[in-house]
Amino acid sequence: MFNKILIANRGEIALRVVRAAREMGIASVAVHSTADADAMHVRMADESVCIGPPSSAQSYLSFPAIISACEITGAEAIHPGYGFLSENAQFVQIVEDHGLTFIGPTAEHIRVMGDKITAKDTMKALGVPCVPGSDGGVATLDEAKKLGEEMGYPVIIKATAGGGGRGMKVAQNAGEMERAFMTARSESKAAFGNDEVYIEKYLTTPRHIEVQVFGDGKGRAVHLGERDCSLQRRHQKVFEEAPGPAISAEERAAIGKVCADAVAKINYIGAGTIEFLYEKGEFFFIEMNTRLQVEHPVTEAIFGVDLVREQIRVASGMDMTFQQEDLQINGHSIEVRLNAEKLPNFSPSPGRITQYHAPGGLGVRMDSALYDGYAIPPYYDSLIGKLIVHGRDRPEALARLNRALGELIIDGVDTTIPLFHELLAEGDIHSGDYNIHWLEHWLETHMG
Ligand code: MV4
Repeated sequence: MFNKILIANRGEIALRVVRAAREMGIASVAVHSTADADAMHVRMADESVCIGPPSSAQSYLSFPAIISACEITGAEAIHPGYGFLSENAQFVQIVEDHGLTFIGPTAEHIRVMGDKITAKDTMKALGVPCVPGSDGGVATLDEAKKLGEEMGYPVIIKATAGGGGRGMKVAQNAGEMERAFMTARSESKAAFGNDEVYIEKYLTTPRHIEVQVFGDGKGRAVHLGERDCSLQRRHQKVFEEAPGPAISAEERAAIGKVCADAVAKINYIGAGTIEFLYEKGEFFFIEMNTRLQVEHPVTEAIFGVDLVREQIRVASGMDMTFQQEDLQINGHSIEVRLNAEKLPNFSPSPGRITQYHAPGGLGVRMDSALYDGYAIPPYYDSLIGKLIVHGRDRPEALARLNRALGELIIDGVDTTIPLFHELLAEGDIHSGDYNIHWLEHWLETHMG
């Protein structure tokens, strides 16, 4: 096991990793930009190193700054958190070239899943059900039109180098194909420097269901059920829950086994998420994320496991602490993302926190790096915390969320808290009757 690890991240996730390390008796090193000198992750870690100016490119994304911080402090491994360098294959390669360990998957697995066509081909070959569509890239408009006729409209054109919704265009009919195809290509080129696109049948009202997998890198892997993350705005998740309210135990076991077997076969190491669209009782693979996700705590809550601890264990060559048969779901968990944003436009709202009170009590977890008097810097993501609740069943979790939101005080900046009070008044939220379009539609009708 490692003696000391470095956390190449900031905010609540850096603190999350410090906590796991401390419980394991592992010393932690925080890195920070000059804008984050007073951040909680820096205060809570055993040591800290300033790695550059506020701009992420010169601090949290700087390979030489982070590798140097490891050398200075004697950290043996790097936990990337989510975002920043967590899915950067080149960084993983450089970490390994310096004799350090990346706490996450191999550079090769990151590369394969980062290219969305290769990811889909790989998953298809491993028996994972995929959205019907083109076999690989579509290079010409003629080819795209031919596919549209064969498959039937609507279709969606996606960037091979994309993910998370960037470079995506829907064509409702043949007449819309030219514009959609050309726009998808030029946006992909502009965003990723690569204009390759592929085409899929467009699913009109699916849910976003993602399966949590975990591998030991030696051919063993498990699944930890699914999360329903359909409540999104502009491809940003807002509210996540586990288990998915629309997924039966039989469906969970079946898709979970397919996913666990797939990642076992490729010797996947650590935490991963296999994303599906779920419509009319069918799962369709769209992407795999090769990182720990923001919403991992809802899975931790219902399975009673510490996913960061397991990540650190397998990275050091140890086994996971569980096998599939040990993993049983207990109750229901919901997470809401607390962003420093002003409604109704979700515009960033950085500034000083004048009063902070975290909720508590049975089944309440607050993952946040906030404190009284903290100044949220304007340079980074607007996520300032996650409120996660756990109950014996979904109604209990919803009631607990309502109660915990009532206790939460964050003054001095605007936050997304009022949105959750309003969502909890919605029948569809209580019945679990929502899909990927529900929130955008609700925002249009409730916030103009
Ligand atoms: C789709 C789709 C419908 N049909 N693919 C958006 C982000 C990226 N991860 C995949 N996305 C979608 N792919 C097919 N074939 C609809 C979406 C989509 C979406 C997916 C999940 C959550 C929210 C979404 C919002 C709009 C579109």
